[in-house]
Amino acid sequence: MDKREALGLYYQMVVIRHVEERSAELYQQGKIGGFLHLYIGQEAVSTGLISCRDPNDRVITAYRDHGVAINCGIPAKVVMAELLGKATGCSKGKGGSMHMADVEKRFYGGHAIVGSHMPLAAGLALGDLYQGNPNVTICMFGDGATNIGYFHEAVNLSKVWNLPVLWVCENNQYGMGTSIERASAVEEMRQKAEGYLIPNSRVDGMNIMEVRKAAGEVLASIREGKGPYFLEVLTYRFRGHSMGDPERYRKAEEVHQWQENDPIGIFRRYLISHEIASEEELNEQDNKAVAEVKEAVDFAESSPEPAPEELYQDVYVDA
Ligand SMILES: Cc1ncc(C[n+]2csc(CCOP(=O)(O)OP(=O)(O)O)c2C)c(N)n1
Ligand SMILES: [Mg+2]
Repeated sequence: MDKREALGLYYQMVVIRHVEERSAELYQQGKIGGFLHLYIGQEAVSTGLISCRDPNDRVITAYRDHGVAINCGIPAKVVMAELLGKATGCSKGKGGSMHMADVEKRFYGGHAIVGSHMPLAAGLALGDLYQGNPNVTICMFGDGATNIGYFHEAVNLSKVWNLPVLWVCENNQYGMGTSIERASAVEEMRQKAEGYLIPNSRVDGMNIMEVRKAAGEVLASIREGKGPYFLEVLTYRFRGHSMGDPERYRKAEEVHQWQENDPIGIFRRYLISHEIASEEELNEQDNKAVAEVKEAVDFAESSPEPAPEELYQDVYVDA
């Protein structure tokens, strides 16, 4: 990885972290409505994964989507405006936290119903296969989603039709307040791919380099026509499921232990120890990220609300 790319990835992770921290504050001030699910702790997953995609590859995810939106190229200020329900947001302020999307950036959302985007991913991949496009659809979902019917329907058909789809399970070890041991019959989510004869593996999601290595290899094999692949990425969310989660289901020590494994810290140490970037250069990126997110908040706060007529726009789309 060259220095420019490395600094760019580090920068994206830090921007995501600050967007999430600032949005938590704005939520507490009552400026963000609805639910808010933060991606803090999981930044290396989508940053690593999406950095390996070809420009036309499609990305779709669940409701923990702010970071994914940023990695797909939606500017932080446009994400922030969407969070605040403003007309300048990527979904014109009508989607909010769980419904970020930008089809031109090949980002298909942001979906609130657990697992519901998985059949959509299969459909996107089927469309590309049918039209002979060399694209891969990257579908991200949680450990909890693997216990849902949608998951099994979509994963099964992806094998039957040999679809160019990369299933990425972000195993952060909890679905709301339920730990995987209490909800899943198998310990490793990738084992569920075995039942559908889909090749699979499990990687450390706190280390962006590991995520990139795995994603680069499997995207190439899917693009060659080898069919779907199931990548389980082991990670952890440092904050509650959504804002206002009293977190009675896990111990503070467990959270602290994982926080010592901060994906940004791990990448920072990697870049310094491999002499790819110096501490000063990384600090410079940190400062730049703080400034960009500050500007993003100012932009969002000063943007207009959607006009009342907007309520009737974008209900149907000509395809
Ligand atoms: C079909 C459906 N059932 C229940 C819910 C309520 N719900 C929202 S998030 C969630 C947990 C999902 O956990 P996981 O897939 O592991 O994702 P994570 O929040 O950990 O990123 C549940 C049960 C929902 N949104 N949709
Ligand atoms: Mg989970």
